[in-house]
Formats: sequence, structure tokens, C-alpha cells
Amino acid sequence: MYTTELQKVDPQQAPTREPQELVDAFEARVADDAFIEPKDWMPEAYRRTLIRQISQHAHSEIVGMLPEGNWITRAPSLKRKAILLAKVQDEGGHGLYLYSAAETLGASREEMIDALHSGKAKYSTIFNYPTLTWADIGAIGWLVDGAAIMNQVPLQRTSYGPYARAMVRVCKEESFHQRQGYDALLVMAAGTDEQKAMVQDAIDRWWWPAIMMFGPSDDNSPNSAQSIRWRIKRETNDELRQKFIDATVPQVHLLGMEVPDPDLKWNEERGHYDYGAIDWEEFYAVVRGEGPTAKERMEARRKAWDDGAWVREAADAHEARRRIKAAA
Ligand code: FAQ
Repeated sequence: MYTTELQKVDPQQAPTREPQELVDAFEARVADDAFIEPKDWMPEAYRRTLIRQISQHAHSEIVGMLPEGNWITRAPSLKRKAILLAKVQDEGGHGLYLYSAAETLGASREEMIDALHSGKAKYSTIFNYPTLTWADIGAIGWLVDGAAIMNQVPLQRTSYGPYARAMVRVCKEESFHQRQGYDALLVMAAGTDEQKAMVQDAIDRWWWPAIMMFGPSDDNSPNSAQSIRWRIKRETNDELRQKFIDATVPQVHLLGMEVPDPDLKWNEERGHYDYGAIDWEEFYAVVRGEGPTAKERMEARRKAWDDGAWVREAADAHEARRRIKAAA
């Protein structure tokens, strides 16, 4: 989703001038499940694909702080507020690990942030939906972090070392996020009729956007085949989507709620749930930046960046003085 001209790349069009012996050695290491490290030789298309995916992932974490951050001042108890604060801070930390991982590939932080702010780079569709009630905060933790974990657990074995290692800690933290979200909904689902209705309404609004988070179907996923071959992606979009649905449907039922999909049905033969048609028009519209809160999200990010300019300037000035002193 990181689509600056510099980084947009068709992996099929990898430069042909790359020395064959280096390409062969790289392919052999990947096939052997060895990690590729920043100083190792790698094909240019591999490097660019990683920058695209990792920077998109980082932007998603940072923009993903906004829908929940919106509820910190309105959490229903001190305990819920402390949990939510910790969770939102964790997401900020994930963004920072990921930006650092992308920097090891030669992308600068300024370049990545600039691409986000100018609209050239994208972030996960899920964060362009509004958080209308407290139940939405539970639904994000449970469904959105749940989908993120399903996608990120295999990324702990992605072929690029710094990305894989960042994912280990990220997954541990996401797992706490998911549990706190489900716990908040369990409490509400055992509450008043009004609370139960809020839980169902949140599931109705977040279910399909969470299913869409996994990206286009495998038939329409231009990057998957090459990314699977390079072991950047370890499972396809549809495989992960199916796993998520199979794991999550029983959790919806445990809450005493309904899945908003009339076509959902356990398929004994496949050993999986069959599910209804995904509204791909909605997905692509949100990818294009037409989501319900897309404008608001970008305004908030640009303002945060501008408001933080003095911190960056102070850090630069401090570093300049430290160098002068060290040189003296
Ligand atoms: N939204 O060919 P593919 C989180 C784009 S973290 C927007 O399948 P690929 C934590 C895709 O970039 C959530 N665009 O692409 C949290 C490509 O466009 P491009 C983020 C999407 O890369 C929780 C085009 O469609 N997680 O939630 C989306 O092989 C709570 C074709 O797609 C990650 O980023 C989408 N959902 O597979 C934080 C995980 N899906 O760039 C706060 C790492 C696809 O060619 C609160 N990323 N597109 O112009 C990945 O695993 C992959 O990049 C995929 C997409 C699976 C997202």
C-alpha cells in the first residue's frame, strides 16, 4: 500500500542486471528458511516489496491509534481507561519498530511519513471506520487485533530478519489487546438489554470490515504469488481470512450474539465455515481513501506531526551540540 513512484514495484519486472550468482544464493537462503539481514545482498524488487509492506504496516499501527484514542477520555471506569491507554501506547510502539525495520532497508522516516501525509501511501482500510460507542472499543480489540494477530503470527517467520523479530513482540502485545477487547464485550453481553444491543450493533458494523482487512481475494491479489515465493508472506489472504472466520464465529456465539452474515454455514466436508460474498466495491473505495473517516484521520496525523515539530528540532539541536562537544 506504500505506493510512491520510488517504491511502487512490479516484482515480475525485477532488474535483469542483478548478478545471477547473487540471485541464486539469495533464493537458496530463502528456500532454506534462513533470515535475510540488512547487510545481506537482496534483489531490488524484494527490498522494495518489503518497504511497501512494512511501511504500510507501520502507518496502519499509527493511524490505528486514532479510533481508540478517541475513547480514552470516555472509558467507563478507571480500569478500562488504564487498559485502553496501555493498548494505544503499544500500537504507537509497534509503528516505531516497524518504521525502524523499514529504515534498515534504506527508506528514510521523513520519506515514509511524507508519503502517508500526501496520500501517496495507504494504511489498513479498517481504520477508516468510526468508533460510535464503547462497544466499538471492545470490538476493535477483539476483531481488529484478532485479525491482525492472525496475519502477524505467520509474519514472525517472514524472510526478512528485522521484520520477523519485530513481529514477535508485536504479537505478544496484540494478544493482550485481543483479550481485553473480548473481556470488555463479555461484561457488556452479560449486562442490560441496552448493553447487549450495543454489542450486537458493534459486531454488525465491524464484522465485514475486519474480514476485508486480509486484503483482496487470492485471485485478485497482485502481490501474493511473489511475496509467498520470497517467504515474505507465509499464507495467502484467503487462507488467513478463513482461519480468522473459523476461530471467531464460536466467540461471537459465546457472547450470545449473531454473525451478520446470513450465508454463514459450517461446511462439514471442508471442515470450515462457508461465508457470504464480500463487498469488494466497499473495500476498494476505502482503499482509494473514500472511507467514512479517511479525511479526519489524515488531518489528525498531519496535525500531530506539525505539533511535534519542536520536539524533532530540539532533538536535532541536542545531537548537533553533542557532536560538536565530542569533536572538541
Ligand atoms: N487496506 O496484492 P495484495 C493492525 C492493498 S495492523 C488497504 O494482497 P499484499 C494493528 C495492498 O497494499 C493492520 N489496502 O497486497 C492494530 C495492495 O496495494 P499496493 C495492518 C490494502 O501486500 C489493531 C493491493 O491492495 N496489517 O491492525 C489492504 O501482498 C488495532 C493489493 O493487495 C498489516 O499491514 C487493506 N486491508 O497483501 C493497530 C500486516 N489489503 O500496495 C491499532 C502486514 C490489501 O500494491 C488498533 N501486511 N491492500 O498499491 C500484509 O500482510 C499485506 O501487506 C496485506 C496485503 C495482507 C495487508
